[in-house]
Amino acid sequence: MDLETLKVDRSKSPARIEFGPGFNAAIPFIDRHLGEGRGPKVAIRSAAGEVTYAQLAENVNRCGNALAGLGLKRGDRLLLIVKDCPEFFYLFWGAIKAGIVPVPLNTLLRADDYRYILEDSQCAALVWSTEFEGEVKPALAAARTKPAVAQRVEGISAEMSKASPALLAVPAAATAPCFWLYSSGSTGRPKGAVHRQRDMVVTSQLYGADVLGVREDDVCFSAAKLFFAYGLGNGMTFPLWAGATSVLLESRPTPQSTFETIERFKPTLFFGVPTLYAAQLQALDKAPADLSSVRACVSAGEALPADIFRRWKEKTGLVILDGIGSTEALHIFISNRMDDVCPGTSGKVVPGYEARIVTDGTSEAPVNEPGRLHVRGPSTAAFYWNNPQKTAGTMLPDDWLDTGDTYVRDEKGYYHYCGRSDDMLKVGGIWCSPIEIESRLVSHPKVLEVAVIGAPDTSGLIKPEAYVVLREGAAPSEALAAELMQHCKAALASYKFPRKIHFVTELPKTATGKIQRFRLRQISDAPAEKTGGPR
Ligand code: 3UK
Repeated sequence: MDLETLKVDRSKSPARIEFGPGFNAAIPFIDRHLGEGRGPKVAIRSAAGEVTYAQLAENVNRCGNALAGLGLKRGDRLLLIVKDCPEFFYLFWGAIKAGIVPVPLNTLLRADDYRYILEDSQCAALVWSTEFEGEVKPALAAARTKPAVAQRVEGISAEMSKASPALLAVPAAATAPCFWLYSSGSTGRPKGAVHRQRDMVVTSQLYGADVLGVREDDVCFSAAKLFFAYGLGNGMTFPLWAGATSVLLESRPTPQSTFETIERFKPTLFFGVPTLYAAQLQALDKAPADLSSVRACVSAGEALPADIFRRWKEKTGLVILDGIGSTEALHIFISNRMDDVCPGTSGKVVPGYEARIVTDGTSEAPVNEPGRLHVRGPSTAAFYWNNPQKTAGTMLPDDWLDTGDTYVRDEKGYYHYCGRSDDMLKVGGIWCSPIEIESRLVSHPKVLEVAVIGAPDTSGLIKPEAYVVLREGAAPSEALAAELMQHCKAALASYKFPRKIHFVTELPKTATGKIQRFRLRQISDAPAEKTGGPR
């Protein structure tokens, strides 16, 4: 297979991309650079050292061969619970080149989430970074179906050193399955969105190259991790598409660790989520940071409040481009641009995608009227694995994707986020189901009933709060509130705990007994003295 399987005409807007038969995504992202003389150029830079494009291509081959040597076959799933490190690249691309389907997972999940995904994906292999072993081991022990291969990253590295450095890409097709990403739902468990070979090419060109203008001399640093579709694009596919350099931070992104990384590796593009920008702004009040290498910042995952945009611009001189993307669309499809920013909005449709705001079914809402946002474009996932019902609810006829978001489009074409159509929350840019937190809280012996909603913090960012009815004999106290938060932290991903506990005597319910979270949201929005508020 050769490069003739892909043609990109950049003179058109949107760029015209043509895929030939046999297309395998590893060719343009990895192998192409050798033919273009980029072998000695640094592809990945991190505290652990540098990886050139030539080393990257060789390690991808070794890894693909090592995985095949362990018995993985075409179409087999390889689950990755791997931190942001060069091995993530080797595993992800080595799998794709060998026809194996990589499935990067959120590394913040807990054992029971992993157990579920092990069973749901029917994966043949699981590879993890040692840091996450505390959750991985119990998940493997509890899973009813176990992968044939379960190894630490170090185990695969050992296999790689014995494997051949040459590998021919397995012929695939533009629309053949390539990788999966799991996304959470409000009810029920995470669903695996099946992405095709062409999808990363599409996002890298339509958004990465054409909207952000990622060029060969750029250095991309994504505080959002590679397991997140947002980070996968920012920190891996966009720089690889442009022949640029990616900067990786292994550890948790904090204001301190991200500023240190920026000062040391001098990225030109920085990708964060609103919660991080808010925390960085606070840190900048105490100590300055040198961000002079950065030409643009990007935000996604949840809406960026206009106030954070304004304060960041004031403090750093830099514009933050907010854009909305999703796991199912793979990356950003409505965005602000350097020459066209409207703070407090998600911007305009990215050329190559179409958006519509519908009221009932498919009738389009008039300008300035809210409706449900649908998106259509060549990077949307084919379906959810093993879940025809959820697929039918989200992947609509004629290739439209229902985002589940309520949006308004104004007369100038800017899209304004108005909230979710379900009860799901975005906390630090990551999905958080109120129902999951509620189920955990009611498992506490002193809790009778509970409802969790999202409420804005002082930066205007949404955080979960719980309204709790206690069992008879239990009394509200600050100590009990702290105990309930701890109860959540003990079993749920670290960001899924209520930041406030409101003890109440009853919850608002419908005649049929369904908890009305929207009424709690109204109470929480209103000034306390007006409503008297729940106790
Ligand atoms: C919400 C936003 C307002 C919105 C993502 C960029 O977030 C990503 O993917 P997820 O599947 O969540 C998708 C949902 O998150 N959202 C995301 N960005 C914004 N809401 N303003 C925004 N700028 O509810 C959307 O439906 O976790 C973001 C790139 C790739 C991604 N996967």
